[in-house]
Amino acid sequence: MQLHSITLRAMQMRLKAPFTTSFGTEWDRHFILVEIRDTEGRSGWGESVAMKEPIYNEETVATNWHMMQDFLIPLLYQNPVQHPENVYKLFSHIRRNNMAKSALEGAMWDLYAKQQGISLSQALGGQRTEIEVGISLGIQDSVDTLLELVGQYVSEGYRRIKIKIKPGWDVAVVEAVRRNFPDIQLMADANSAYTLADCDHLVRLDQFKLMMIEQPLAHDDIIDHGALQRRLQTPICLDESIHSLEDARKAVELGSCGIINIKIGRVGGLTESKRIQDYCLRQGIPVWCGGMLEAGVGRAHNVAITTLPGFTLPGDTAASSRYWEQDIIEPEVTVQQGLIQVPTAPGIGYQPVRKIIDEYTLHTATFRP
Ligand code: OSB
Ligand code: MG
Repeated sequence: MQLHSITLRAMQMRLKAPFTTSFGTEWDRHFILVEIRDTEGRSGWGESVAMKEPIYNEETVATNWHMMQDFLIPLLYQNPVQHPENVYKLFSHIRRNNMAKSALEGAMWDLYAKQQGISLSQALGGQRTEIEVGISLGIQDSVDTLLELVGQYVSEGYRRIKIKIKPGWDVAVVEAVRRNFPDIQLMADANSAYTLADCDHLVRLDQFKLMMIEQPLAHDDIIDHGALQRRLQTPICLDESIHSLEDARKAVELGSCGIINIKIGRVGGLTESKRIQDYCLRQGIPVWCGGMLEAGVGRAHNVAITTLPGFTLPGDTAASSRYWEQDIIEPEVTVQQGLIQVPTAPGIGYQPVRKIIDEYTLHTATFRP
């Protein structure tokens, strides 16, 4: 693949409503948008899901910028690849920094698919023409507000509801949602807010027929989750703990989870996401695509990866309009009856709109070979 230039844009987009998890509240989404141009004028797009602060994982917008500028972009220029599948290996001697790697790798995948004249889903070997999605609801000011939101999104057709939990906002809240919505597919995400000392408390969640409990224990743990899983009937889903296929294999072999949330950025890109999904399919472990409050480019990548056969559970890829007054792509991602129609146009299949992108751009830099 002949590269002409790589442009990074530091972006800031205001969320329609603040998003609260056990680790904090986001009002504005800060992220890096990547555009890789080839010598024939095509552009591949990627989005880093690292946040402004290192509170979900260790990466930030600033560390990603540094990693891309000083290490990853030079590697791409010095080692031309024939296929985006080779980018993961090219970056592998650089430790972690998976979200930085993934943003560049994703842009290479989009560019490759456009060069081949096929959709990103097709380039990845995806099969589905539509994908089922759910929605993730942050911690609210009151249970009534949460119940109202759940009702709204259930009536819009979302296929499962995820609620965020933390100590003090857990059993009673899940109980209230379940009582009001006895038949919905419901799950809870703790973002590592508990320890094994909370085992007896977490076991109380078993009575609410949750599809899964996501990442109850430490962000870097796969041992204690195994101990908790042996006490819980509800499947544990790992999010923060899984950074690679190797992590997934170890967690599955230890019995630490029954389900895995795949976030493209967290595992270092589409190639590794695809491998984890392959492995989980063989092991009978359902996977779904997690969300990081993405803007349109990242959202489009999530749509594409979800078309692979292992993604058997509805993910967090909600409609653009759930997050943004105006997304950076056209058309925006829309959800009808809990389904997203997978675009068939080349690459990500949604067009990034430069005029809108410019409105949200804080600063930019272009790198040439
Ligand atoms: O744990 O899945 C998570 C958002 C930011 C960081 C971590 C998580 C989330 C979400 C939101 O749950 C998912 C989304 O709607 O994009
Ligand atoms: Mg999560």
